[in-house]
Amino acid sequence: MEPALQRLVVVSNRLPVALKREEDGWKLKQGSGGLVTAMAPVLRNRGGMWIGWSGAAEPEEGAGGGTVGGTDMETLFADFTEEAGYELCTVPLTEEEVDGYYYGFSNEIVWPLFHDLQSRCRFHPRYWRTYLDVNFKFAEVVARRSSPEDYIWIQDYHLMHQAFFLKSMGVRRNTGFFLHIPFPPPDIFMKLPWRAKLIQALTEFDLVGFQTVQDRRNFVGSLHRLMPEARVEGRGAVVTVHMGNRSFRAGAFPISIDYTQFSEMAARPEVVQKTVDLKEALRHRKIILGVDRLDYTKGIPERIRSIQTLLRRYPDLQGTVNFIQIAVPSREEVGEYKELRTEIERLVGRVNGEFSFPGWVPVHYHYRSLPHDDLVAYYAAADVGLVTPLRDGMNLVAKEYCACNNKGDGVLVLSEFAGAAAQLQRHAYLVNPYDVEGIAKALHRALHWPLEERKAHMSRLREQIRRNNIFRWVDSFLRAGIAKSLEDFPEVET
Ligand code: ADQ
Repeated sequence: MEPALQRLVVVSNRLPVALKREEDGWKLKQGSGGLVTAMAPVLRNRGGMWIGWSGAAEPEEGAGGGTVGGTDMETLFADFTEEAGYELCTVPLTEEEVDGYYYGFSNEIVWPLFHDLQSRCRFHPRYWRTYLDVNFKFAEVVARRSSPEDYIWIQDYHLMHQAFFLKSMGVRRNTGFFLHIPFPPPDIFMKLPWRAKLIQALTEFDLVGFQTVQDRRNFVGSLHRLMPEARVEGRGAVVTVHMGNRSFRAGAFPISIDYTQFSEMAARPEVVQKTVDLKEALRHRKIILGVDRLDYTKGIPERIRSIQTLLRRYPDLQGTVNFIQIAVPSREEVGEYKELRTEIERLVGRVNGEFSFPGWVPVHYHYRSLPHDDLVAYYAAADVGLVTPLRDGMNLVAKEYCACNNKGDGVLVLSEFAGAAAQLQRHAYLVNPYDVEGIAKALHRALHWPLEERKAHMSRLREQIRRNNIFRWVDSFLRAGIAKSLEDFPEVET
């Protein structure tokens, strides 16, 4: 069946909306984060179903079932489907399951390990067992709510055992898996106590997708060490891996954004007005912008230190530039994230204490989720997009910043350890996120770059992102997942 005709069933840890209890009953709230930003337009565009955890504590029945807090979930979900054009289906999880599978295995093991931050890992065996139990529970829902004609697209590291459990139940489905975070080099992956079982589970998918060619190489490297019978055929973005009498595909599919939506939103009169207001409020000083989920992989403290270094090294910039850091609250219940928040607030206070004078405060820090049009106005107002994760699967903020820069005169300063660097390196200013002095130097140059050069580089960046947009990403993934032969498969720009 053509990829465009097959019903798409997306499965992820969280649904694109969260169930929140309010005084007058349960409400659906828009979720945040890169996965939702990337996948929501896809399902809106082609319809289908999204299966995931609602984020609420155990409503025992799934979608189409129970009554939560006096409000019928079925009505909430039906309204959503009517508006969004695709169905939602929840996987109910108990508090204990959320604790072991989500906070434990996913966030305290896979997240730090795959971002090369092994010292933050807590390898509790209980986490692993709960991870398997919850993956089994998800697989049961997928088996029940899908049909053999559907394409099952599993998202991210929380659900790496889906194909394994579907097969063990005797359920035949065409399955694809996409890893949104990096896949670590073999020496790091080998630290995982359950490495052999995990990699074997990944080989059960029909297609395993990564953000970059390097991630795919890392995966194949670990596969060779743990399953020596694996034989790789092909050299392009997508390769075939033969494992005895069966085979699967592995490929690089750099995720992207709905470029047109961002660019058009930045051009809307009310957003243009917001952009102008913002610049006026800051008295037309240069704006350096950071936007992230508040996460220790994003390099926010290092970034603030680089602003401090910038202002110390180049005192002429004092009073002429503002750094705005927007941080969306994330995993707030987790101790490490609370500590990070405190550290960032302390650093912001320190830099502002050192440099502020009447009429100028160098660092503006917003700790909240912003409405989409406000975020776009910030992007459009910024002279420099400062994106310096210590490690990142892709980083959509880098792409969103460029898409909103309709004037084409901005500069993207980008971490060399973001997946986005593989695609954007020729026209972004690449920095080492640990090198505070190097970032300060790059910022100084970026702020003094001649207009012509800025425009030349930004137009190339925008063109690259416009061409390789989210719809092309979906199309290339589904083609690789469904095509019988890779011979006609168009090469993906990685
Ligand atoms: P994330 O780690 O969440 O995603 P990223 O790709 O930067 O990281 O996406 C963050 C998203 O949140 C962006 O779309 C941004 O617009 C939005 N956002 C950030 N701050 C916000 C705010 N204050 N208000 C509203 N929205 C805000 C994971 C991986 C990434 C990968 C994506 C997609 O870690 O590497 O790029 O998935 O695959």
